[in-house]
Amino acid sequence: MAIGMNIAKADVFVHSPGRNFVTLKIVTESGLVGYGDATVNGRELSVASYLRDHLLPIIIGRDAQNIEDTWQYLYRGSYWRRGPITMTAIAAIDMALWDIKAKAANVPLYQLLGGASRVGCLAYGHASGSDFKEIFDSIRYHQEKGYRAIRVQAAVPSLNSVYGVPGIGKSSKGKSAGKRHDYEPAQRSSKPVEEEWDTRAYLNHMPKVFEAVRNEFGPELPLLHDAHHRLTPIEAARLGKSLEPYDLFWLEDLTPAENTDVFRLIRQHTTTPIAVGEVFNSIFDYKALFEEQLIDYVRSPVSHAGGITALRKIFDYAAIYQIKSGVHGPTDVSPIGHAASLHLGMAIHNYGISEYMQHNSETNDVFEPEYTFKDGLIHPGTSAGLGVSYNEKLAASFEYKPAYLPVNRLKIDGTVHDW
Ligand code: GCO
Ligand code: MG
Repeated sequence: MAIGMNIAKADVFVHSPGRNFVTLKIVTESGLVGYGDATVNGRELSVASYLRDHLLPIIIGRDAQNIEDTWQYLYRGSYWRRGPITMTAIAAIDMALWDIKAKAANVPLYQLLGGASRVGCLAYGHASGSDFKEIFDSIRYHQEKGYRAIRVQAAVPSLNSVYGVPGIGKSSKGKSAGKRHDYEPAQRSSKPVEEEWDTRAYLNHMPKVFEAVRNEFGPELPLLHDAHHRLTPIEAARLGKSLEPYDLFWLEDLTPAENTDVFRLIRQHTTTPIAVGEVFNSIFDYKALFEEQLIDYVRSPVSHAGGITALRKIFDYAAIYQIKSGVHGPTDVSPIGHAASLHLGMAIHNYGISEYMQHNSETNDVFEPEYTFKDGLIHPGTSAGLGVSYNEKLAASFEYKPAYLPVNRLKIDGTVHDW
């Protein structure tokens, strides 16, 4: 036992620099500080309570070096296992303990995970638009920012709002198209906003979008698309097949993935690569998908899958099937969670790509992330630990306000649909 490595103190902060975040700070007896991201978009207070009321009281006094034992103690010790709230709380503690361990060793965290396996982590950005011109401008904007892979989300004619496309309708007309929109899905409101959906209109429109994009940008640019859980298996198979001529890097969240058996049907019909898992929180969620080679990219971020300890195991399991990482990186993964995923991404061999939506200045002023983005690659930085901090005083000036993700309903009859 190294002197002073016991956990002396732990605090949870719920603030809103740029958007709502839940941040964990653990301090050892010797004064080493570790940070963890405990943000679940729209359910922040549940994770904060799970930490404050149940986990933090039982880790005080534990040796901060014993990361695997602490993980097992919190996972198995709770009796009630898995789920986004539980696994995000465990993830935050795990991240903070790895941050402490790397600071104690005075190395950037990836050095403890096997060192650098690449120059930097390939990233993709979020292009979107209400029409082809806006989409093209947004793609060019992201190329000018250095992105070498780009997600494309498009408005759907007849729908007044669609996931991933901010400000559709009258307000977007004439908006300086191509300007990066900070698409923040969680609306600050006392109740979720309701959006409408029409699968047929979407399925008929998306091939036209990617045909236009390929005609404008050529065959090489890696293009990604997020169907955001909205299709049935056969609809997902149809979309994958219809987009094959446009050679996507991946199609994400084609269908709700609680029943992973349905991916067999999708796989029978299309060779378009499939990414899934941003809403998963356990290695068990992936078992059938890996063993039957049903997906190509793992979307779980460190913050929602139980931490670095757990996600490393998922990636190593995936590597047996030549499945790669494709880590979730929207603005509701905080710079701490993002940095943790990047350190793991630097070290693993089966790295694929990272989502990098980019936080705004309010967020970055509070977390002061060290990671850098250049020539399409993100590097986590070389300072000891995760390379992030948390300016508590500045953060406290951004008060938490409840914000909810939208609820989706079918345009045709109002039935609740996956958002
Ligand atoms: C993505 C995700 C996000 C989610 C958001 C929910 O691919 O980045 O689908 O946009 O909707 O993380 O909080
Ligand atoms: Mg997604």
